[in-house]
Amino acid sequence: MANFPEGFLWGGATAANQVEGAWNEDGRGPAMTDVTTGGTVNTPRLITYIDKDGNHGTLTRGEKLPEGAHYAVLDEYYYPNHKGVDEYHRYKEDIALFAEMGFKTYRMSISWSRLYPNGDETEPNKAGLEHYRDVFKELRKYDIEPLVTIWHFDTPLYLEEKYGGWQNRALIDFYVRFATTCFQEYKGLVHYWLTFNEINNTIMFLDLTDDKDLPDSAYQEAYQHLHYQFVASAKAVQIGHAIDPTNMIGCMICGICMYPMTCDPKDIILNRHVWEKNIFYCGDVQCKGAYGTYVTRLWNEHNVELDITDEDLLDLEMGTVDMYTFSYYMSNVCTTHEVTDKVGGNFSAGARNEYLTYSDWGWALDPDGLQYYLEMIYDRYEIPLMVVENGLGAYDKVEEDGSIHDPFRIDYYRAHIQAMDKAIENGADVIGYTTWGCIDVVSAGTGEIRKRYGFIYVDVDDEGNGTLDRSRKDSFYWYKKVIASNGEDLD
Ligand code: P53
Repeated sequence: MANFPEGFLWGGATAANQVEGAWNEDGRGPAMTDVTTGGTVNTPRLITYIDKDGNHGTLTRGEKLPEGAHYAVLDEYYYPNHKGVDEYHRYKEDIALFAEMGFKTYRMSISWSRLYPNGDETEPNKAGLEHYRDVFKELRKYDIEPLVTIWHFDTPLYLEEKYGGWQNRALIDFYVRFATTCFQEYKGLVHYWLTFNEINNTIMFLDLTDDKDLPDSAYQEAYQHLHYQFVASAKAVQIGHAIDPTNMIGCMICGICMYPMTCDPKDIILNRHVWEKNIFYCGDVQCKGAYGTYVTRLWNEHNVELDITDEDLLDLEMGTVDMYTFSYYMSNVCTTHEVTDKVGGNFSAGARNEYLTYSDWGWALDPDGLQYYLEMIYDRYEIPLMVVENGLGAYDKVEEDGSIHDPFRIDYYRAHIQAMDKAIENGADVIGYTTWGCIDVVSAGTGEIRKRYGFIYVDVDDEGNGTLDRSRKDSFYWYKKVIASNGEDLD
């Protein structure tokens, strides 16, 4: 017998900038992804700009725009997010397919710059508002509960350029205005909200993506950025509850499960400290309403001094979330010992785990890590949990008859659903599961479409060629059975 409760929210997840396309239609302003090229597992995505003398230039993630330069779309590059999978125009067709699979919920995000093209306007863009209202109504037609991410890596580009992005306290008010608009406009249509997608990436990926020692200033910026987002999130939670007390508002954490490589006590302590920094730091603030006991150590490690006011602390206390949601793709290994066999690239890092196998993009396949994570986090916060991203980015092959056989994806999901089932059996209150990329999307990390996640295949390649037609993979029919049996039939 499976342990999924009645009313369990099965579904799938996407993000506006990775599926919508229509990047400059109906008054939408640009976001960073619109000036970001495609990459691969080994080559980084590039951010393009024009410098003060008119020369074209590129940056990689984390690098700073030169003095006087501005972000720009350049003719010599292809930008995969401009087209996405054309969800903006095809949402009706896609929602019908989600309904065919029996989705109870669909996780999606609202593009900030569709509602506030620059981000600092006082009035929202009507066309943007209407678009999402139509999408939510379409979902409701099929009794699919929208689960809406307010911010999914897509701060309006103008706010990045003019205000310096989340280094600036002014961003709190702009975000709060945007979030308030969402709560007001979609009251009654949407009840489940997430304030910031994978909020912890800002601090976690500093260490995961860089072997070199970063300057203290990188940590100073990351922790300050996070603090402003924590306050913005806490204010949004309070407003969301005031507008509709039935709103369930969650945090969203990138849940990479960390293990120590050895039983050397030094490794055990390091592992605990990595959890504190990468995972608990954000969850504690958003679920408990205050910074954890260990933060002074984290800040002192890099001489960090933060702008935190008494009012901020009060907001954090008043704006705790109703549920803890997270993405789960992989585990990583840390150690104080020398590492000879390393995994690397594309956000997985550290020592290779000899007990696991890895995806084509180097991500450790580890369903047990999901069970561990769920049990650990439920014990820590004792609030409802939702796995809002889980999936396998893999190459798909279209057969001559148009069918797509993806047994590897089915195996991946089966194992992770079983792990979730065990955690529920062991007491974790898990209320939903939305697989990542229920339809093929543009990868956030590499900008590729060939890193496919979907149950639904989209005919488009990394240069934007293709009909954009949708087709059902084998996993589509499999997931439909899983949902119909409430997690009982995983064959
Ligand atoms: P992609 C890195 C590691 C784990 C999750 O990732 C991550 C990232 C960022 O790339 O992001 C989440 O597309 C994110 C989604 C993203 C998905 O995981 O790099 O919330 O936007 O698409 C999968 O394969």
